[in-house]
Order: sequence, then structure tokens, then C-alpha cells
Amino acid sequence: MAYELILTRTEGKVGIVTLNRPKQLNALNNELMDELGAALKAFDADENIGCMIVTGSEKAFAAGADIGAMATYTFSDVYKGDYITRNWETIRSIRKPVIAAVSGFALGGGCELAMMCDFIIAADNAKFGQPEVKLGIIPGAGGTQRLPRAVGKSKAMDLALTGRMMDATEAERSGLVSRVVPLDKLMEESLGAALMISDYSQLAVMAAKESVNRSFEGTLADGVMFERRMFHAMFATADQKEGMDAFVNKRKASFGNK
Ligand code: DAK
Repeated sequence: MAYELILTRTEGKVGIVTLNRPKQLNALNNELMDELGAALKAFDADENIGCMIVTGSEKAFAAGADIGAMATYTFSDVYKGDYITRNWETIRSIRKPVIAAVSGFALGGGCELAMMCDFIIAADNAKFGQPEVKLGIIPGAGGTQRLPRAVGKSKAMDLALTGRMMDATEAERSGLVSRVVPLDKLMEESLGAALMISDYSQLAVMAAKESVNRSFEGTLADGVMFERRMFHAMFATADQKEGMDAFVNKRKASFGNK
């Protein structure tokens, strides 16, 4: 499929999507979100891909939903068209891991998109925020729900109510991002993590992702039971036999994803 607003490429078993509306700081419109969803779904279905990275430009991961496109929307436009839900959350249905490699601005819908990924690696110039209040709206793509789960109520309230940005150091300190790296090492570090993940059993990786996601969606007891059953299920896979045999015999495991 030919894309206009994103670039796609692969590095080994890693599928990389680069948001590519540089003049608009990667502002997210419907077309871009359709393309992003299609690209991620294609990588997810590709047996040769084990992990994905979503990234932007040095200046902006994404500066939010496209304000120009939204400016004249009415309630009936967004409600009838199921704005956001229709195509923004495709990323949540992706079963293989998706890493957000964030440099520059990740604001509004851009911050929400990064939070929909499985974890965030940030360059030291990254800036995160939910500035929607300045536009007379509130976050609409999960920001009021995922941000407090990541950084706690007080900081989430601070960000959503003042609209201020937080830098990469504050984002790491508060748990929004997993690592901060120098800007010129962002892709190297992200790719290193993605290649490492891609070498593991896809079954184990997908089960781990599904189990961690469960921790945000139910009670602790339900989550632990879900994890336990997934853990038990791993013993039905050839990859478990391979992984443990490789350890016992001091050799590198070679997973067949079976
Ligand atoms: N949309 C459209 N264009 C944008 C944009 C955006 N979000 N952000 C930047 N641009 C464009 C600018 O208009 C400018 O275009 P030209 O004037 O060159 O044509 C170009 O990108 C460069 O931007 P600046 O000249 O402003 O660059 P600076 O370095 O001076 O400033 C900035 C960078 C990121 C601080 C600034 O551009 C900025 O404040 N941008 C807006 C950030 C923002 O407010 N983002 C939140 C958007 S609201 C919903 C669900 C979700 C959402 C909405 C509804 N529903 C369920 C209904 C989500 C909403 C949002 O994300």
C-alpha cells in the first residue's frame, strides 16, 4: 500500500512507521491515523515482524490532533463520525509490541498516541503535554485515563489543567517514559530494544503484553489469574521447550514461534 503521510520500513524483524507531516509538526488527522492503523496492522500480520516502532521527526513526534481540521467540527460531525474511536485506537488492537520513539513535541493527541504504544523511549529533547484546555476542549483520545495511570493523579491533573509541557527528565521521573536517551541515539536505542524483543518467542512476547495490559483493566485478583493461566499456557508451546533447553545446554535459543 502506498502511504502519503507516513513512511514505513523494516530493519530485520522490526517494522518502523515514521509519521511524516513535518510542516505541520506531524499533526494527526484522519488520513494519517488511517494510514498508521493500516501499516501497523500489516506489520502485525507479517510473520517476519516481531516488534514495531512508531516515531516522528526530531522536532515533533506529533503536536496533537490537527487543530485546523478540527476547528469547524460540530458535535454532530464528531459524534456521528465517531471521531477518534473510528480509527485512532487501531493501535490498541495490535498484538505485537509497539514502541513509541519520541523526540520533540508529543502534545495532546500526540502524547495520547505515544501512551497507546506499549512503552515510550524518549530523546532528551522530548516534551510531553495535554494542552487541550488552552483550546477550550479536553483530551479526547484517552489522555485523562492513561496519563494518571502512568504518572499519578496529581501530575496528570497539573498537566491537563494547566496545559504545561513536561520535559523528558520529568517524564522519566514520573514513569511516563521507560528511558531517556540522547537525541542522536534515539533510533539506535529503540531499534536495539525492538530487535531484542523480536528475537524472543512471539507467543511469549504477545502473552506478556496482553498480561501487562490486563493490569490496567480489572482487579488485581483477575489480573493475577489471567497471568497465571497465560503462564500455564506457555508450557504448551514449543518455544518454552526450546528456551529452557537452550538455557540448560548453554546455547542461544532459536524460537520458531510455535
Ligand atoms: N494542528 C495543526 N497544525 C499544527 C499543530 C496542530 N496540533 N501544531 C503545530 N501546527 C502547525 C502550526 O500551525 C505551524 O503551521 P504554519 O503556520 O507553519 O503553517 C507549524 O505546525 C509549525 O508550528 P509553530 O510555528 O507553532 O512551531 P513552534 O515551534 O513555534 O511551536 C508548538 C510548536 C508545538 C509549541 C506549537 O505549534 C503548538 O502549540 N501547537 C499546538 C499544540 C496543541 O495545542 N496540541 C493539542 C492539539 S488538541 C477529540 C479527541 C482528541 C482530540 C480532540 C478531540 N474528540 C473525541 C472530539 C485531541 C486534541 C488535540 O490534540
